[in-house]
Amino acid sequence: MALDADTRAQLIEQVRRFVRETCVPLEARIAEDDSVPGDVIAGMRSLGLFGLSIPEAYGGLGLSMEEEVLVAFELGQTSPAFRSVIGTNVGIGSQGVVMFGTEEQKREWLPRLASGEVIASFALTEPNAGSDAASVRTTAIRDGDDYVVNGTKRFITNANRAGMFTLMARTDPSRKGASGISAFIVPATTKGISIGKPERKMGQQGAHICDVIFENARVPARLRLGAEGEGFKVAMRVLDRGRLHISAVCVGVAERLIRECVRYAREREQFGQKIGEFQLIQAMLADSRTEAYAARCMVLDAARKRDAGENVTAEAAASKYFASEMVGRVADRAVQIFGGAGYVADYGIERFYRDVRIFRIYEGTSQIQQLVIARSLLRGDE
Ligand code: COS
Repeated sequence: MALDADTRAQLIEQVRRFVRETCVPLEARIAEDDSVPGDVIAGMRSLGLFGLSIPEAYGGLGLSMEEEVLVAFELGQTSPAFRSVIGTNVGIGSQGVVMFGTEEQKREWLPRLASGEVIASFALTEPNAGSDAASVRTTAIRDGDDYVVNGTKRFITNANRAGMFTLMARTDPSRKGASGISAFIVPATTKGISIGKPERKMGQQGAHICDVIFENARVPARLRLGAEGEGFKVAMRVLDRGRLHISAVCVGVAERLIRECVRYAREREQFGQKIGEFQLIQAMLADSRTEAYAARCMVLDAARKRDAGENVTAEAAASKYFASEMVGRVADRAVQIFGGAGYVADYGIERFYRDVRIFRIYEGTSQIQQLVIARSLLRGDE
C-alpha cells in the first residue's frame, strides 16, 4: 500500500537523518569491530526499518516497492553493513512468507520479523549450488508430520543472528533440478541446526555470513512454504524483488561517493588550483553522476512496474546488473580522484571500494543477470 505524500517524505527524511547522524560517524568503528552496535540496531527498530516491506496488517510499514526503493537510496548512503542488519528481514528472508505464506504462517512470523524481534535468513546457496541454484543437495524428506532436513548451506547472510530460515531443500531426490525443491520456514531453535563461524571477508565488515548445517533437523510439514516442488519458484520470486532492493542500495552508495568526490575536488589543490578545476577530474565526476542517475531511473521504473502488477524479472535483473557494475566504476573513480588518500584507510574511500565488490556477486552474479535478461528477450517476453 502506498503512503500519502507527507508520510512518505517524513519517513525518507527520518531515514536520511538516521543515516547521516547515527551511521556515518560510526562507519570506521563498525569496520574495525566487525559488528553493528546494539543501540544502532535499536534505532533501526524504532524507525520500523525491519518491517519496511511487511504488510501493515502484520505490523510492518507495508511500503510499495517504489517507496522501499526510495528508502534504500537513503540507506545506501553509508556503509552497506548497516543495511545488512535489516536487509534479510526486508528482503530475501521474509518475502517468501509475505508472498507464499498461509495466513497462519504469516500471523506466526511476520509481526516478529517486522519488529526486528526475529531475524530472518535466506538459505538457498550451498557449497555446490551457487549460480546453479537449482542444483541444491540439501534434502527434506517427509516423515509423518515432519520433514527431516540434512545438508549444508553456505554464505548465509545474518545466519548467526537468525531466528528463522527460509530454506530451500530437495523434497524429491529422484528429481534433479528445480522441480524437486520445496521451501520451508525453519525456526533457528530447531534441534539439529548448527551455525558456522562468520567468514572473514574482503569488505562489509559488520555484516556476517556463515554456513548453516542441518543434521536430521525435523521441520513440521505445516511450515512448508507453498506446494511441494514449488520451492525454486519461491526462491526466484523472492530474488526478483531482492535484486531491485540491492540495485537501490548501489545507487545510494554511488551518490554518497559522488558527494565525497565533489567535496574533495573542491578542497584539494594541486598545480596551484583546486583539482575540481581540471577537466580530467570533471570528466570522472560527470561519468559517475550520469551513470548513477541512469541507475536511479532504471530502479524506480522497475519498482513502479512491479507495483503495477507487472512481472519484472528481466527489469530487476537489468537494474541489478547495471547498478552493481555502475557502483563498482564509481568507487574505482573515487579512489582515483582521491589519489593516494583514496588508497589509505583513514579516508574511508578504499573501504567503500571493497564493500561494493560483493554487489556484483550476491543475489545473482552479473553473468546470471545477463543470462536472465537474454533468456527473457529470446522467449519474447516483451
Ligand atoms: N520467477 C518465477 N519462476 C521462475 C523464475 C522467476 N524469476 N525464474 C525461473 N523460474 C521457474 C521457471 O519458469 C522454471 O519453471 P518451469 O520448469 O515450471 O518452467 C523453473 O523456475 C526453473 O527455471 P530455469 O529452467 O530457468 O532454471 P535454471 O536452473 O536454468 O536457473 C537461474 C535459472 C540461473 C536464473 C537461477 O538458477 C538463478 O537465479 N541463479 C542465481 C542464484 C542466485 O541469485 N543466488 C544468489 C544467492 S541467494 S542471496
